[in-house]
Amino acid sequence: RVESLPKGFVWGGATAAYQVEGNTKADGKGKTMWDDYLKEQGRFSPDPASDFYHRYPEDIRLAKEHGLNAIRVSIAWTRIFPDGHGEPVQAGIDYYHKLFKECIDNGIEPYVTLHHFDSPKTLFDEGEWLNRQTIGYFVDYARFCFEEFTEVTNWFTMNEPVPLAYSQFIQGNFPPNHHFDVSNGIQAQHNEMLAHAQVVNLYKDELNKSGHIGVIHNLTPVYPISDTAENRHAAKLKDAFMNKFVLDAAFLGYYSEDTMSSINEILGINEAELTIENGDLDIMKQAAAQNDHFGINYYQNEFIQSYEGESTSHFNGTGEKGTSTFKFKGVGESVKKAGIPQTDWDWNIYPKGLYDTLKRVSHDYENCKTIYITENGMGYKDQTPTSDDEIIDDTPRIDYIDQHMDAVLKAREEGVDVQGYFVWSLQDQFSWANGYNKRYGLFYVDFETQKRYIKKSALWFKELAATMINE
Ligand code: BGP
Repeated sequence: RVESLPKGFVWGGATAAYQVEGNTKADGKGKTMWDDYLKEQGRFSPDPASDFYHRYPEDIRLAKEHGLNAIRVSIAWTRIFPDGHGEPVQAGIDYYHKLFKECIDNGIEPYVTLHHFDSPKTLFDEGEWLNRQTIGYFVDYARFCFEEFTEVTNWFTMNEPVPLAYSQFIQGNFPPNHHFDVSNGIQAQHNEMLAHAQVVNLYKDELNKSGHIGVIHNLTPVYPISDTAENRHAAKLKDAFMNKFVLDAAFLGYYSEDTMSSINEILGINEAELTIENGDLDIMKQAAAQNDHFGINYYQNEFIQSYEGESTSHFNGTGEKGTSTFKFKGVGESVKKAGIPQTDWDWNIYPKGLYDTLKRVSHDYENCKTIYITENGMGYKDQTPTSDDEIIDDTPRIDYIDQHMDAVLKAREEGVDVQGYFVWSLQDQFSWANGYNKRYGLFYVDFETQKRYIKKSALWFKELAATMINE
């Protein structure tokens, strides 16, 4: 059990613009790839979300009062450039200056992501990351942000290239909802990593900035369900697709032979293709040694067994436990392991996976330096408060965070340079493919009234924060 925090530890809560801000039509904001899609789907609306656009002072105050010293936020590209490029919108610029000032004035360090799943609709319609023009526009947007928001010194380029591409093109639960479109699923990963590399090179070499920059990967360690040659091979293939491809891209600047042999095997079986253009790897190599920090989002591991049939899947986006299936042709089938608990959304609770991941990246990638856990947390159906000052009892979430923090601190003691932990999420927010019943926050949000309630996990957070200050 975690008893104290290391001195100077970054202890924060995470958010993403589209999941908290609401006000998606305010002040000249452009549409993202989600607006029309969610409307057509009719399941849930991104407005008002947690109304962070107006209520950020309250959320920052709560963060401060509960011992946090950092926050992860993202800039909505479409608040600055409604179409992804062109003339910047002053209201959007002003909003982020005010937000960053409020953070800094309250001793809450902002860690800012440039792209968190919210591509402009105009660029989405033209192919988004599959269209290389998007990369150019993204670099221009990044340049604008670096030059404008000089109060920010900790940057992340992209949030989770793999889950984005995977949800869009493999699992089919993000727009444009393709299922097992393996060519686009892998091509989008490469193009996003190329975009990341260009932005790192811009920040370090061209603008000579002294702040810190890096990428955020969601890492999902894959274990064979039992120790047979077939299952081990399935795990190796899935690991290449989920982790190794983008880790190589970020920290080697090329794809190792071992990685490519797995990727090519998956492409071959699925009659898919990946195009790496001349010059891509030069850009990526230049960036690989220049990442100042690395953000790891960790939620769960995967157990896999070999599978020879056609691809099929069911995504559990409702919290109906036990409904998800995932079978990937020529790669493997995701299976559950007896004795490993799961959330209502069928996500394994497996803290050892985080420990293994930390040891692995720091061992395998020399260029992977300072690490932050940029997301970790538990989706849970929190009880609805019945009185105004009720403290919401989210003990299972505390257990989850405690066990994962324990894994983080163990890896740290063994020499892995983890400098901080951001819980997903600061307050309850909108979940892309699950809506509003999958809550993660330290603070409960009544989405009707926007009233905030304290959860027990926030008090637990505060208690640990105090151990660091008194050390
Ligand atoms: C990560 C994303 C977040 C967040 C989180 C929880 O992949 O970076 O934006 O949503 O996962 O996922 P979900 O909301 O699907 O439960």
